Amino acid sequence: MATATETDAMRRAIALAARALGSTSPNPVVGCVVLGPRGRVLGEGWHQRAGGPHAEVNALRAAADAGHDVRGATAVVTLEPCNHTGRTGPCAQALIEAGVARVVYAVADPNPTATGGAATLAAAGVDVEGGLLTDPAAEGNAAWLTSVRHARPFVVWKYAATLDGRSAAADGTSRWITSAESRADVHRLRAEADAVVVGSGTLRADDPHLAVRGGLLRRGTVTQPLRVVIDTHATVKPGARVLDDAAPTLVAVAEDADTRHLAGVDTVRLPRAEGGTGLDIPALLDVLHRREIRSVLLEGGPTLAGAFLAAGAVDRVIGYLAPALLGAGPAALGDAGIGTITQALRLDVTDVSRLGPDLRVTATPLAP
Ligand code: AOF
Ligand code: ZN
Repeated sequence: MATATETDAMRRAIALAARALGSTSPNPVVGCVVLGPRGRVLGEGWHQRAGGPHAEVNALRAAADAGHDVRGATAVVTLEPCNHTGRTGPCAQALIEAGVARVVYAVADPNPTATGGAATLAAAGVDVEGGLLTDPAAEGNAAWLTSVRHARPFVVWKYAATLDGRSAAADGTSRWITSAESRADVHRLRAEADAVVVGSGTLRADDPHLAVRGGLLRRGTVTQPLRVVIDTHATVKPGARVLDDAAPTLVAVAEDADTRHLAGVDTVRLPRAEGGTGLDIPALLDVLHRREIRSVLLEGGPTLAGAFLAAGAVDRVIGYLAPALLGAGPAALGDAGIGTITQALRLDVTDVSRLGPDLRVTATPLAP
């Protein structure tokens, strides 16, 4: 059984891991705390970027730098230590060599290449315990775990609406429905995502730029998300802001679309959705997965959001609700293939926060 000190250390390790959200893709976020006698923290570390040292190695190094002896210590880590030599050496071995006596981890590593660290540690006589605070740790690594387990990116659908669920007024105007605080929060979501997806309708209406403001990009890492435009008929204009060189852009079009005006633009041809007018969403997610995109922020508009929901391809919903009413105008969500109340997509609300005058509601679709 994990001690209260170890549980506190795991909470800390989860928070450390979260510091690198948006910087480690395609790798997981991982945090580690090394505890000495009487629960004293000897070292802390987290994984900062793909290809860089793993959390455990950073924590052991921090302990050594501080002059601590880690022999007999306990390592508390959010992910089962790896067992493989990849871009760096196996952490299980590093922990054994450092003389760590006990390892407590939250989530078993589902990556077939890296798995087996717990068994290696146990075989070397280290006391190993898994399963401490698994749920919050897995929540923090939702994008990476979804990718490894389901071979597709984790999709967050974000929308902004008035309290009566409208995303624009009757005349189509929609600028600044929500507050500056909400808009800043959306920039943070973008900075954490590997890709941002919009439909051609949003492009025509808003000519959005979709790049992340410089200040939000983490030091030393390239975290501009890939801008993905779902553009069945290849209607995007060469001068659209989304095609500038502030960030990479991928335009997804139908197999028969005329793309002659898009020379030099990264395009991908996708089959059409079965029975629908748009593109096949699972095929899109497959293309993104092959490009090592772990997380997608779906920014709209309503038609595209409906298509993603109908395809069962939304893992998290974040609604920014402004305390305003419009009464008429387009809804935040278009047709999602739901015809009657018993088919309503029910959600589990995981967080409600206030952002300036607005409400931010975060929810997860319940399994049907
Ligand atoms: C990380 N950071 O702190 C831990 C990881 O690409 P590599 O060779 O560095 O290996 C990545 C795999 O290692 C990753 O998919 C996961 O299974 C395991 N653990 N990875 O990036 C870490 N502890
Ligand atoms: Zn490792």
